[in-house]
Amino acid sequence: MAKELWFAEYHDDNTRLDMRVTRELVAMQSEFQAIEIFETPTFGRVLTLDGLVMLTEKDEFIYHDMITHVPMAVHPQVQNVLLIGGGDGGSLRELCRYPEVEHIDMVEIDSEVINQCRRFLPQVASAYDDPRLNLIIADGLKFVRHNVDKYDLIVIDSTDPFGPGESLFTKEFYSNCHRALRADGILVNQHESPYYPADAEEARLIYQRLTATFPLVRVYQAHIPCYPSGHWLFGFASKRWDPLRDFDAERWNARGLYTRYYNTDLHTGCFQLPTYVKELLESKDE
Ligand code: AG3
Repeated sequence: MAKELWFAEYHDDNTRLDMRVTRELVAMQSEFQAIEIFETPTFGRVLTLDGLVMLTEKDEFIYHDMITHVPMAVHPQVQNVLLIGGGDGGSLRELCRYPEVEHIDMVEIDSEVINQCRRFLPQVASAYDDPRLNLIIADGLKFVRHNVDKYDLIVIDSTDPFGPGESLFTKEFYSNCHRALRADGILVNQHESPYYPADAEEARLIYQRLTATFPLVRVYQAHIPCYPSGHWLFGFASKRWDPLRDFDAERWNARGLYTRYYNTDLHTGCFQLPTYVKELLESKDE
């Protein structure tokens, strides 16, 4: 009998998620990180970077819906977008569904992530030929330094706060994003998980840094089965638009966009956080 192959991601030192691997499609080391794509019976194809699950075919719609449609349903007219990271193409795919979006600068540090996802995850990396896309292979931290008053929306679709994505969680980066946004611009980011202590501490720090930079910050949540604890947070930071007060459900529903996770009831619900998460986010440094 052939040997069984399993992939494991440790969610803390004593807890891990194991997936049976039926086929290894990519296993390479890029200039920045280890990239793997493999097939599993339950989650379909899975992309990992440095051994951490970035997406699976089965549940990527949840993450990509939530990181794009929530801000798009709040801002009345998004024309110019900056997407940082997201080399798999999932966030780009969702943003490209909006006809009012005129231009997307996408800044991804690792061109190999794009190459491998275009080849092995074509349903995710499906919008790379959109004529509105300006793809820039560069470090997001450096790129935002040079842009002022330019974007309506910045989407930060990064890895966890270590390795190549680390600088995308710093105060310097957030304040440069603030400067790169127009007067009514919105920033959204992946905000880690509130559950296991190491992730929760990162989530707390992200919130602290965002609130130090933006006048309005709200955190929202989704259930993403393949990520540690399955409970994931997103940050919404804005100069003007409030994600609940300025959200127009009718306007969004009139677009007739089908989304398998996001809907306008969920939009209101996802900002209602459990008590322990509120306490975590509001707790200060000792
Ligand atoms: N961005 C990474 C989310 C963090 C996952 N963390 C983990 N598995 N430890 C996802 C990129 C999808 N476009």
